[in-house]
Amino acid sequence: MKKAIIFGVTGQDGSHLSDLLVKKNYKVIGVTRRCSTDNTSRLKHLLKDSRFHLFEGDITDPHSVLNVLSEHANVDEVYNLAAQSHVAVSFKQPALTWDITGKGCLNILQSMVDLKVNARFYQASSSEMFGKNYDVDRSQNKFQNEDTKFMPQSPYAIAKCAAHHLTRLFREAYGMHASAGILFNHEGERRGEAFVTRKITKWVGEYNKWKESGVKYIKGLHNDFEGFIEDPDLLYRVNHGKIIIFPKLRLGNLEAFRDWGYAGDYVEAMWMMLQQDSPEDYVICTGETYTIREFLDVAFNHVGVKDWSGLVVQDPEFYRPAEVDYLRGCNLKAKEKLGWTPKHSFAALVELMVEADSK
Ligand code: NAP
Ligand code: G4F
Repeated sequence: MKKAIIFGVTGQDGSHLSDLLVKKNYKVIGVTRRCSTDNTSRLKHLLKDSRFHLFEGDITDPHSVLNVLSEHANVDEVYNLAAQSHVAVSFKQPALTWDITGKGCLNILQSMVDLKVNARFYQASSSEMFGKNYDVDRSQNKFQNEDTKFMPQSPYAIAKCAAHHLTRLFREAYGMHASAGILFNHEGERRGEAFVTRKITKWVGEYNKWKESGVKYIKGLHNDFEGFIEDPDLLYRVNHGKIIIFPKLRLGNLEAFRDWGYAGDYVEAMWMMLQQDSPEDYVICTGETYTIREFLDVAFNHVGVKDWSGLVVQDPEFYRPAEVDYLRGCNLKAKEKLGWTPKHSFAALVELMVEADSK
């Protein structure tokens, strides 16, 4: 039975990766940080599985990293998915982001060397590292691949660049089987609610329930929902004579392009990287790019709303001090060397998320 340690097990990817590894009959040690509330909601279905174990530890604390690695020194694979992973938050909490997302990786790599842990290592690198930069192909398409230079645009991306280079350095300096997956945005029903896709589908799901609750709209106005918007920030309806308000969806920049895939597909690529004879870095993406506006179109269309302009407010609070305007990856290397391809289309991803949030 193979053994894997997952740092960041409670996150979106940590839970999908745990599912995958348990299905492959691994023993999984998931590292969770101490919280005053339960942070295992994405793992509930695994907590009683004898192959799945939790270990309390914090990636910023070298002692707890040493603890888990020395207790499980015979581990086969170590996945570092732990991060302060929200880009906007990284502008407000840059030092904390550095400690977790950058230095945390060093704590793991150095502990593995010090303890002579001979396991394969995966680092969760990010397309955010490309920031402002892209290359242009013969048909004038802009893209990023393994050779595109990094030009990070946030404290988060800079911390990820440091962790990425540490992974390369430890591979070269100590001969470690250490690989970094440069993953483009990946989403799904387990995505954190502060990321734009889930924020949208959660709102659309709630709106859909609200709209379909069979309650009459305000008397005197026609039955078209948009007719009832009287406050620029709120939607209204009447339930047994009581006015019920519903806040509009507040978002920031709708023009940025992202290459969005499904998280369940992407964790397979992480595992595949660690099964290769030699460690390398890989871009993982769909190769397609869409704006947030286009995401909104598909999400609202799925619940029968053709024009969402009256339902969404653009709020300066959600703009960032610096933006990444364009991400579109090229997954040729992953396709050729790993045999990996994404299984979900953009539309299928959005619809899956809206469906999950409408339940
Ligand atoms: P996520 O949902 O935000 O999960 C992050 C995980 O890190 C959580 O388990 C979190 O624990 C844990 N963590 C945070 N601080 C920690 C600390 N000090 N010590 C130990 N654990 C800590 O992120 P995700 O979407 O699953 O992404 C997984 C990794 O891939 C992250 O490194 C992210 O930066 C990177 N990445 C993500 C994407 C994407 O589109 N999803 C793309 C490229 C790269 P709590 O549950 O306690 O908060
Ligand atoms: O969903 P986002 O917050 O994801 P972002 O910034 O692309 O980062 C995610 O993907 C990275 C990979 O490229 C990961 F490394 C990282 O950990 C994270 O998972 O924002 C996407 C876009 C941005 O352009 C943002 O400005 O959506 C725009 N946006 C517009 N309104 C918003 C909002 N983003 C958020 N979070 N909230 C909004 O209200």
